[in-house]
Amino acid sequence: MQWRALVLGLVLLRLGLHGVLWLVFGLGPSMGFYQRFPLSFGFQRLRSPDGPASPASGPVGRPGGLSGPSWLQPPGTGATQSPRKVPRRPEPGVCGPAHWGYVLGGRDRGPDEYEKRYSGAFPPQLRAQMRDLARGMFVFGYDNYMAHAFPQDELNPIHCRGRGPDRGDPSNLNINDVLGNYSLTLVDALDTLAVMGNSSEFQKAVKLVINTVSFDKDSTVQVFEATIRVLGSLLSAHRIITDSKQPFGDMTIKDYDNELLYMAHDLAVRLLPAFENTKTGIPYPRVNLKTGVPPDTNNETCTAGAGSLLVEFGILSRLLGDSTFEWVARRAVKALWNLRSNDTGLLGNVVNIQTGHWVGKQSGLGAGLDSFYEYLLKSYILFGEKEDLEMFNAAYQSIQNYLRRGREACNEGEGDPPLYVNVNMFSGQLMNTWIDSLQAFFPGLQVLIGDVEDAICLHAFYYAIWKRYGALPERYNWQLQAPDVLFYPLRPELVESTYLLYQATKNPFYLHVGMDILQSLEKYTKVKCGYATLHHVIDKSTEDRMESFFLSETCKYLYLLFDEDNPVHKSGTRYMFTTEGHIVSVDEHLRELPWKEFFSEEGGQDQVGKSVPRPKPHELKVINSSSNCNRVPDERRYSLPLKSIYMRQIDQMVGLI
Ligand code: DMJ
Repeated sequence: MQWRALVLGLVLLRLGLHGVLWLVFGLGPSMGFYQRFPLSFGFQRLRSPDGPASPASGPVGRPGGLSGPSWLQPPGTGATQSPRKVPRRPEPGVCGPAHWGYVLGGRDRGPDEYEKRYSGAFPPQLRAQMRDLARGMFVFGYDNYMAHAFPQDELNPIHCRGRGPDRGDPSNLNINDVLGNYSLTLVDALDTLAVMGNSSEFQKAVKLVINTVSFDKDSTVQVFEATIRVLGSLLSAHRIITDSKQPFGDMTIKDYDNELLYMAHDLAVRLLPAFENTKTGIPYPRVNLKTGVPPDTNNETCTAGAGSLLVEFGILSRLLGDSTFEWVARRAVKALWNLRSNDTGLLGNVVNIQTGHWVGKQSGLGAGLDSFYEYLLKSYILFGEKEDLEMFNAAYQSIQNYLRRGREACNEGEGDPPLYVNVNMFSGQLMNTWIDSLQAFFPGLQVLIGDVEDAICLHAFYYAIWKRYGALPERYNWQLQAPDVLFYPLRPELVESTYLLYQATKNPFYLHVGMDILQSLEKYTKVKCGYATLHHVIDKSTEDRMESFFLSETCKYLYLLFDEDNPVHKSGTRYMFTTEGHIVSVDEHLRELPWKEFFSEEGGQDQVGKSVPRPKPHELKVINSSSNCNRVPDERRYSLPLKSIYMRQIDQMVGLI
């Protein structure tokens, strides 16, 4: 009798736990109950804006009896596997909230479990408390960096020390690609100070950057990392300082003379050698800031690294009136684009910059490709060049055709919930059964194009993983239902998507997600002098590293999520985030080309749309106009002869095409 009571007790306990998970988080039990639902989340209980909610249910078997999750099946096998129709894309010239057509929680919805749990359930005091917690998180990390690490690049938060490039081991790319001996964390954090309205610290930090940071360093860094973390931050802070409206409070700097813009220019000039002597136009991945491309350098680059430079390089060009930077960045995008598969339209993740051969044939949304897609859309939003939107739309369609698996709609229909998998770029065949944590940015991008319903689904999948581990493992194997790579370096992608989904839907569910993220960061990653990388998401052991994106992105998005009245979102579509979370204002100035013609490989159009043939090499010239800023950079400030380096650069590039 006793053992029967024990078994009955255990069964009741399990059912009770199931019920609690379902009611509280919308998360069903994961393993065991639903074999084909690695993480069963309750989003099928949400109603589609156009129709009634599907009945709450567990996974439903697909007709045809295919076994295993439908993510394993190639696209087009069965009713739930046909490539999904992509929602109507924005017309050129229109992007933003106007396209955020789907809003959760329509007025006619009846109460359901989800609504009971979340709707209206986030009181203003709690929101203010969470905003202050996010601010406190930033302040703790920033103050400790300033106290123990500055002027070095990063903070080692466990031992309260600074960290710079690993000179002893040049092959330590994990460190050396990012740390250039240029006070990285301070530079990367500038606009977060402004977004949080801390004008005194912003002003102090800007002055410190101007007075102490130099790029004349014998550091070999990754072009991409230097661009998104440093160049992007300098440009963002420059725009904040010079903004006549000053929405964040007084962020002006007394006697500011465009120093940050000059510094951005200096850095970009030092990165330019990466674009020389490349047969394809795709840049070398690394450059030495003093000496250019190292002789023994690698000819292989990831697509995201080479093809996500256009936002920062384009802003710089347009502010300076110098087409060089945008020209090289755009040429790299187009070179990569032209190497996409004719059959699938997909790109791989690693390419040889001289031969144009794909070394990594994996196509996915995460590492190696993530920001490539992001910058096609964001370049269009910023600069209004139609070709960027066309490329983005075509890429998005290929992603839907080959990467997306699972049922067609997020909220209804049969089959597994949608997931984006990694496939071979030429065949579309599944390459592995993991997704990486970087991919969690994608729902945020989907929000920008109005594909909110799909964004909700993908975000929920990642949130379910977060709920299980209190962090996102770097790689999660959806077939084994377990992490493949266990560390979590304080990445922002999930909170970035959470913030953007909250802005699109205003559904308090996303505030609960943010609160969860905040609380687990506090619980598992806070150490003596900051926040530490999680070495192992299961045993929660830590590593002594706090990457600069923790302050520039993770804390910023968390703060913005809870700061209802922040000018970043109060001003409608005025701001956009770079891939490093730096805010840039979207305004007409950046859509004007300060130079007359814009050079594509075939030629281009002038500002009134008249065709302009591509000029001959000797006709190319650098144009320094002062239309968008008060002065052109003073050449004497730099050790490199600017004009001649441009000319050499352009001659070489043109000669290679
Ligand atoms: C950041 O440096 C940027 O978001 C980049 O695009 C990739 N991811 C890291 C943080 O995870």
